[in-house]
Amino acid sequence: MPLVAVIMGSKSDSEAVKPALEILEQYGISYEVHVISAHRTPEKARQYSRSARDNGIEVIIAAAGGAAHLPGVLASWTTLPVIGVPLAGNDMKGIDALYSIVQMPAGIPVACMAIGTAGTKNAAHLAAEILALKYDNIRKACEEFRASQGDAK
Ligand code: RP5
Repeated sequence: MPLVAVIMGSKSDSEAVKPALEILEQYGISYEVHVISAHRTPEKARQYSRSARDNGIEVIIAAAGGAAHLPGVLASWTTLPVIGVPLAGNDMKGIDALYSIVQMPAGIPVACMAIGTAGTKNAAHLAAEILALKYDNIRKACEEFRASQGDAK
């Protein structure tokens, strides 16, 4: 059963989220991927987020560009941890998405990653570290990854 949900706001975000999927695979973490838009398919966003925990999901990664309300909207319907990734898809180069994701009102937290590939990759690393609180095999994989960077523990 997938532990991580990787949600993107549009099919056009597919290339941008690939690095996160590759890292989840390197950790051996099962995931599912969906295209859900906070604006174009709001009812789907609500239904998905409300049922995610019952479906076995433990962490949600939500990537979107522009007026990137997707992570916040998903977070509003669940107490699962939501990691937001601002994507750079237009003339504002992701600054718009960053501001949309990072300025959440108190009580509805979203972890906001950096714009660009570092942010996309760190979303997967952070998801792994959250899961590592519970799963020893994932903790081991996280520690091995850090050691491989020459920055163990
Ligand atoms: C956001 O708007 C999506 O996450 C995407 O980054 C951006 C543009 O979407 P499309 O118009 O390409 O579908 O909702």
